[in-house]
Amino acid sequence: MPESTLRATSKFNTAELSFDDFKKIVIDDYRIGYESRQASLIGRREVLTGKAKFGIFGDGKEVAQLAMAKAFRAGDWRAGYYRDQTFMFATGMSNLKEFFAQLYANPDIEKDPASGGRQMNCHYATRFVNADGSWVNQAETMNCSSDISTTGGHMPRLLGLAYASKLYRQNKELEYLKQFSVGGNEVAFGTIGNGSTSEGLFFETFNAAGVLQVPMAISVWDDAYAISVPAKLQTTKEDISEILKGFQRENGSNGYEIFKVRGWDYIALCETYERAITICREQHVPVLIHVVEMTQPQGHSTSGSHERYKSKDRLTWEEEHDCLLKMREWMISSAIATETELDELETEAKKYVRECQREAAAELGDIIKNELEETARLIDNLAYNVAAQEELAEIASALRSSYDAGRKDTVGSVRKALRLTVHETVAERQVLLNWLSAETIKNNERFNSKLFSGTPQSPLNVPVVPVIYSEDARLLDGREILNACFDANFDRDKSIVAFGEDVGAIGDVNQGFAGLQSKYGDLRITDTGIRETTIIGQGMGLAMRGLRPIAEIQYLDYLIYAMTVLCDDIASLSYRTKGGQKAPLIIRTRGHRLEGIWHSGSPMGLIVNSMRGFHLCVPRNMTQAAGLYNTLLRGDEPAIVIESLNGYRLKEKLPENVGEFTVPLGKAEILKEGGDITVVSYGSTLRIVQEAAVELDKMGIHIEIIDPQTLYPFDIDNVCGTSLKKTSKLLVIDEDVPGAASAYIVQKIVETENGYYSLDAQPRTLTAKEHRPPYGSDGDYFSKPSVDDVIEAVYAMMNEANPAKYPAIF
Ligand SMILES: Cc1ncc(C[n+]2csc(CCOP(=O)(O)OP(=O)(O)O)c2C)c(N)n1
Ligand SMILES: [Mg+2]
Repeated sequence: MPESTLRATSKFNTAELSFDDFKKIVIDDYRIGYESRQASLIGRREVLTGKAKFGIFGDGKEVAQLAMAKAFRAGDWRAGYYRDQTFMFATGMSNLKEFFAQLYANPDIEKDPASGGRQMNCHYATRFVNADGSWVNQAETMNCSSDISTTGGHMPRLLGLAYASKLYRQNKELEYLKQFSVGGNEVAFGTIGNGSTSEGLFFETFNAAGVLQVPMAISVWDDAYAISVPAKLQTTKEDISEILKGFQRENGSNGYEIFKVRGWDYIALCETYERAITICREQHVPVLIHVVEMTQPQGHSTSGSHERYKSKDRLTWEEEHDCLLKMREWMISSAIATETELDELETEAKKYVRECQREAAAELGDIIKNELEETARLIDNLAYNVAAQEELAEIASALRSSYDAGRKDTVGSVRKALRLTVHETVAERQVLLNWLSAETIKNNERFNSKLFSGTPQSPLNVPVVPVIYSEDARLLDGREILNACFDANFDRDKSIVAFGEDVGAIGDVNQGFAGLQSKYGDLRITDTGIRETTIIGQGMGLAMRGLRPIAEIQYLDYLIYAMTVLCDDIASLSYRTKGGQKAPLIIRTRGHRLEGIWHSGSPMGLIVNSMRGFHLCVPRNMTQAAGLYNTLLRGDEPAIVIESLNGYRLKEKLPENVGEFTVPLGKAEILKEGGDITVVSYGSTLRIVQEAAVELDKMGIHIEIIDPQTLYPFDIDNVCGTSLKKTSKLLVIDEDVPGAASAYIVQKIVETENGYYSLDAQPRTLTAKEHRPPYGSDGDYFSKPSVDDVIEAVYAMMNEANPAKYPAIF
């Protein structure tokens, strides 16, 4: 079968479609569905016979996806889950070879463009970022945002993908961004399993899209199960479209159009998708298509068999209602094809899928085989001349005879051979060393690269523009500095938008955006509901579609309500697509000490530990924050900026170039020089440290204060490590719990920056207590590091070093 027949399924929308044309379309569809089914069957067998690690497939969901594909156009988007292979084949966004390449974890993006072998099978993505970091023309391509395995986790992103169309349609200033939209006429298609609609992310997304009225089309693939758990334990009334009926728009209200259709009824499915997507696309009304009576012919995944938990009756029902079987029966009864014709088609399809599978297996297998042989030969060569001859020969022979060897085996064998010959000096050992270092570079690229986009547009490459102050620079509240910075950037770049709770009309709770909605309009500075997860998802989708969103989380403490999207979806996006996708979202929030348990949080360890893939900016004041925003808004990687909650009303000088100067990422700054102890801190705590330093100076103790400014990247010029050469003592101070971000900072300085070699005292941390700070000033004093705490912590280190000069205070 030529590859071209797998491309986008033809539509039924020509008025004068002849019966022959109609037949041809239906038969083509059936072929795609049947091939997809074969891929599922073969894929499962490959896993069960040990040739691939894990398999989850889209069998039983084929026919609905053929119908959905007919409604999908260039410019449209998909955010879906692991059942969608038929849709991907039908639209041409993937094909059988790529399907198998991913099953075999082929790390070559030419073979598995979705993930370069990084994702489990049936995790789809199209590549919309070129190698140089530029965007492809998304208006001309069909677009698939990268899947994640966490069910429901993609829903917030779907909202953003749809919301972008609304902005592109309604904001005429965006017309210049032609490669991202055709006047906002795109639909964002989402798919989700019936069980996963139980997730809060689904409901939050659903409500937000109803409020926003965006072209979002959610299909629920309802097979009545979520692994072993039946619908009655998942969904009220066992019926998601039934319980969502209140969202139906009526009498001019906003809301949804809701459809319910059976997953084996080809004609009804085609009609439903045609109708639903037309409304969605033309009117920007979200739609729900609840596809019921779907099946799982092979059970949930390769992890187990569904005979364990489905009744005999259910299994029989599933067999009888298999969507391809039903489609076949209907095609025969409607004289679209004869039984013999379909038998032939099926035989041909089976052969073709098998060929694709074999080719995909060989493409990786042959390369690995050659690498195994090459490695074994190098080890043989070494064996001739060394004492460990026998062990080396065994390693080489094990390599040659291994059944499912991979690069872990070639590299592992060479590392072992090098250990066994550590005392040898023969030239053949050097050959192995050279091989290993060359392979390490290749394997880093294969398995470890692209946590960030790392392109010329990276914020790390944004030119440094120094801050300029006029002689009569005005002293303003910190919030006004930020306001001026945002104003300048909104004016400069029409693709920047900001949104969040209370961001629009009042310009955020601390007024950083004050007055900007009336100046730039409510499509650019926008209020949202209280829905942190989907605020971030909204930002992610916009960022993937060429806009420059600033998504605001009102307080840092509420970031926890958005962690799923931050950690699972955005942080891993560049990595899991091996640079094929990016979402340069900027998250703005405010935190550290203020008042009460939920308005004083500084959970920096949570962020550092779960959001690698983000830059993490912790400015000590609003001028530094402005410089960081100026950098980030000119770069293409995601970042979070945590402003100091208690800094908005402190006075700062207004820079002349407030919208232009940049604070580079990863550049630590020495705020005060001193020779006794290196004190590293950030954010609000720095002011406490600076105050303590004044008293310490009077006591004859001179600390060096360093502000890393960004925790990720951290101090790329080793400013902290260099300072330790002078002081030999390290104290890290922050407001997080003990062993959290402070432990990360110590690891960076002591290990990465080689600070260990300069230390002559134990590195210390001074942090907040393990509980959250109680309300009130006393609560703060007894929970967060105070000036007294800082002075005493520094003094204690001096006492330890020289008790005669610094006798114990207590
Ligand atoms: C957040 C999350 N929780 C649990 C899982 C484990 N899990 C994977 S698939 C699945 C069942 C999903 O059922 P459903 O949404 O009905 O989709 P189906 O597989 O039936 O198509 C579960 C519980 C997961 N991947 N992610
Ligand atoms: Mg299900």
